[in-house]
Amino acid sequence: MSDQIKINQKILDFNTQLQEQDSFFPVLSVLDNQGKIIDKEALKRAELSDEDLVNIIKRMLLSRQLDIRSIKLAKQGRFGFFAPTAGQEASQMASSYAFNDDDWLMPGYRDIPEIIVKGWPIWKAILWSRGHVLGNEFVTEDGKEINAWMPQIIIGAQYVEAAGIALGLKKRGKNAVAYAYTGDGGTSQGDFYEGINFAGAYKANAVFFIQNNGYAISTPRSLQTAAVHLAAKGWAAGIPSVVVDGNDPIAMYLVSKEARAWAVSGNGPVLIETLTNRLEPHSTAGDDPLRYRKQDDIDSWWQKEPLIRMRNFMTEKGIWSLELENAYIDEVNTLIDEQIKIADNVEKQKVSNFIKNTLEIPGQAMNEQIAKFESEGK
Ligand SMILES: Cc1ncc(C[n+]2csc(CCOP(=O)(O)OP(=O)(O)O)c2C)c(N)n1
Ligand SMILES: [Mg+2]
Repeated sequence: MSDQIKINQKILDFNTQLQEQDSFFPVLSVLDNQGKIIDKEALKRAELSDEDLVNIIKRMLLSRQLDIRSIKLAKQGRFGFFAPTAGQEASQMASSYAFNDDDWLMPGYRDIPEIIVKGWPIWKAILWSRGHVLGNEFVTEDGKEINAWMPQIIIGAQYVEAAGIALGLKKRGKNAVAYAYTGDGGTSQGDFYEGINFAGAYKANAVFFIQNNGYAISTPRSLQTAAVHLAAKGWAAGIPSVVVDGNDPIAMYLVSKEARAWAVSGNGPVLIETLTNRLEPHSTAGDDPLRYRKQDDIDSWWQKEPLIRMRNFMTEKGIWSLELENAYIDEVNTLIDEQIKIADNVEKQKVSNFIKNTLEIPGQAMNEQIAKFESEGK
């Protein structure tokens, strides 16, 4: 009897199992912290023209300026909610460059720049931050619908919606995908698992991003989960899962392009964990990062931020300079000034309008509230 039973000792060696989990996920990177090429083959595979590179750095700079100006406006009480993006420009702007207008963007609250580069006017984003109903219209300046949903505040909820849209795109034979962003904290939500699991089972056209920026408000990545890599969660859903240097714009673009090509061909979703860092407070609502992390740590991540790499890489290549960068920054700031004026001139939202816009058919209590506020001219 005992001769017939063979136990693979490794199965019961839990220590080895834990040690091996780490080695399954090599990190994709193309540029080092200073922008030097460390993987020529990968760079070639990205097939980025000089024009593409200029477009990507411009999108990253647009995002950085929006971040700087939004924080200033918030301090002046002229902005609503804002979740800073500095440090995540490669993770957000180089990744989204791999998608096109037909693809559906499913953003979280920190993903405002990805919607803007899809054509959402900045003044609408400002109104969204202020809770104004017109900020929930996802249309271009000339009224064209944008394939993006509202930035999701409920952590991870956009993953479920993305799975549904991705399956719809597949069933209709569309040459498009749904691409969704959440954070490291988002991967602990049920919605995250439900979304990737469903999309995996139905081989839906989805690309899922986890922006691992080190923190979920004050909860460090180390306390979020014991999983060594967040990408490992994709294995439970049976989908290809990768880890990428999220501060490397070329690696971010390459992995996103390949993931999109895979998903749009009917193979099912891909999960991408981007290793990045949030360089600023969680939001403009009063978070103080120094209560849960050290200044040294923040400073060290500023040395690794994505704009340094992209600027150095492109300057070395002879297609970028500080003069070009400063001229573009001026252009962006003029645009932002104009957009702030437009947002400020939009008629203020009345409380009664706010309630009217909440549900298509207001309930009895809401109707009473609407009547009360209207009678007070509010
Ligand atoms: C379902 C849900 N639970 C809790 C919150 C409160 N909350 C807002 S942001 C946040 C942290 C999210 O962290 P992460 O997913 O890492 O995204 P990041 O803010 O770092 O981009 C939490 C817990 C929420 N908005 N929704
Ligand atoms: Mg986070």
